[in-house]
Amino acid sequence: MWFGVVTLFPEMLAAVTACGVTGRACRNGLIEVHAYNPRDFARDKFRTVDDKPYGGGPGMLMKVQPLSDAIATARAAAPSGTRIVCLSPQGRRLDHSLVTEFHSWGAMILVAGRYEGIDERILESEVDLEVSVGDFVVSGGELPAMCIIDAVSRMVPGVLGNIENAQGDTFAQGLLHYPQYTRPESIGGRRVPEVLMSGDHARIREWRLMMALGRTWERRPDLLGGRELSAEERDLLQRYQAQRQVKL
Ligand code: 9D3
Repeated sequence: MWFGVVTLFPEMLAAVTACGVTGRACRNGLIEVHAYNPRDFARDKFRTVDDKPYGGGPGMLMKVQPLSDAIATARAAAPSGTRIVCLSPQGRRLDHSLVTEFHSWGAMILVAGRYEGIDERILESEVDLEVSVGDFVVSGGELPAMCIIDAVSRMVPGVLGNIENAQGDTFAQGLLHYPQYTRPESIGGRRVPEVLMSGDHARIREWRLMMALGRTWERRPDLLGGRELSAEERDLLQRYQAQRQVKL
């Protein structure tokens, strides 16, 4: 998977290129992350990368010429036909299905804005899709771009080990995770649920599925809305709900 990132802060990309699962994927050549910095394309002696908005108002926009030269350079380095995604609070909300689509592209250019944003004509002529990571404000598009790189990279065969397989991931299955416990057996008198100490793998599997269904029902009922439940799952969720009523 090939990623080009247009950013004024290429150093931020070290968080994905040097660390953890994505760092290993870079070193193994399973993913490539290339930065294109508009500042490298600025032509004045101050290397200006911001400009004033027509119509006035507070804040600055990305200066057009350095930005479009950086995008053109990324496009020239990318496989032909590579799509361009701009990170923006005005964009389509990122979810697992969009991550799957980006993975199917094989290559993408991510444009991370700073300041108050980007000239609308650049978005119209250069950008295929605007994407947001949620209804909260961050200081620029880099962290959202890195979320996409991380999430898409996890779908690339060989990036994950056997243990943390992409298919086993919560949102791939459409349920929240069951509660997890490690040593010690007791923390301040609160013990690990008995079933997990029993060694009965059928009961453990059932308990975990029940807890995953129950938590999803309590915390993210929207996720159950778009999901068919099997007879076993309906039964387990009803048991969870019945137990819950006893406790409340
Ligand atoms: C005057 C209002 N501006 C500042 C509060 C609007 C604004 C401009 C630029 C708000 C955020 C940003 C920078 N954010 C992004 O580039 C961004 C983002 C985000 O802030 N939240 C969620 N997803 C994304 S994707 C890119």
